Formats: sequence, C-alpha cells, structure tokens
Amino acid sequence: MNSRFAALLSVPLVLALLGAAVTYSVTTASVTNIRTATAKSASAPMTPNVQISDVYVAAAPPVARETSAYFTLKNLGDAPLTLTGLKSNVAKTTKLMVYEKDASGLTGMRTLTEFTVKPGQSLTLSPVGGHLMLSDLLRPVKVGEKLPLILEFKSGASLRVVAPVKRFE
Ligand SMILES: [Cu+2]
Repeated sequence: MNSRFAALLSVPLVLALLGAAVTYSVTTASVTNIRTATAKSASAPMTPNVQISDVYVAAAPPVARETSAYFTLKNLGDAPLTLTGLKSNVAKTTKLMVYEKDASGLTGMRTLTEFTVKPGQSLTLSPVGGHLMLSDLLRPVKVGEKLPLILEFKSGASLRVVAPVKRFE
C-alpha cells in the first residue's frame, strides 16, 4: 500500500482509462479480510455468467517475488458482477490492484476490494490499469506454462480459468 494514495482511500473511483463501466471500490482491507466478509449464499449461481478472454500471467524472473495476471471479463448477466478476489497455487498472497498516478504524476499501485462490472460491460485488466497481483511467489513462473486461477465473486460464485504465462509486454 502506497501512503501517497491515502487521501484517496475513501473515494470510490472511476478510472477514465478503463471507461465508466468499471467502478473501483477502495479500501485497505486485505484479501483475507475480503474472503471472510464475502457472504456465501446457497442460492447463488456457482458459475457467473461471464466471458473471459485474453487471460495471461506475466512471466517473472527466478528472483521475482511477485507478478500479475490480466484478462478481459465481460458480464453477460443482467445484474452487476463483483470480483472480490482470487486464488493461485503459485502465490501465497493475492490482491486486486490498480496502477495509477498520484497528484505529482508518480505511478504507484493501490489495493482494491473489488472490481464491479455492469451488465453488458467489460472489465479489462492490463499493465497500465487494474490487475490481479500474485505476491509471495512460491516458485518462478515460466513462459509457456499454464496456471489455474480461481476468480472469486461477491455472490459466492467462483470461476476457474487457466492462464498461460507470457512475457511481459
Ligand atoms: Cu500490483
């Protein structure tokens, strides 16, 4: 967490670069806390109605402690969809994050509690915007391997995707 952004923390933020369809809700809560707070509903659909494309994890050199995952998620349902976290078997810690510039023009990363996507809209994660942080890597991730990621939603639903590891572009 970058203290430079502390002043912004209470403000829900819509990043112009990703369009108005995606609302970032901001907090300092850790992924562990988010998981605890996520209500499990028996009536929730176990598979969210989404289309995931362009999913990948950036390759990390052996010394790296962290890397990021990216994708485009289109909400095909008729209700807002909220991504609250993820699980990976190569990362001890995972977070939803966003790169952004502060008032002085410096770029930093900020932790988010969720990405909310309106019906029919898409969330595009990218190296210049929102991303899924994979931290405290348990091993290096190499170009060409395929990593399963479990995406977790506020409804209690989850979705398994397989992300190829690609060179950072
Ligand atoms: Cu990050």
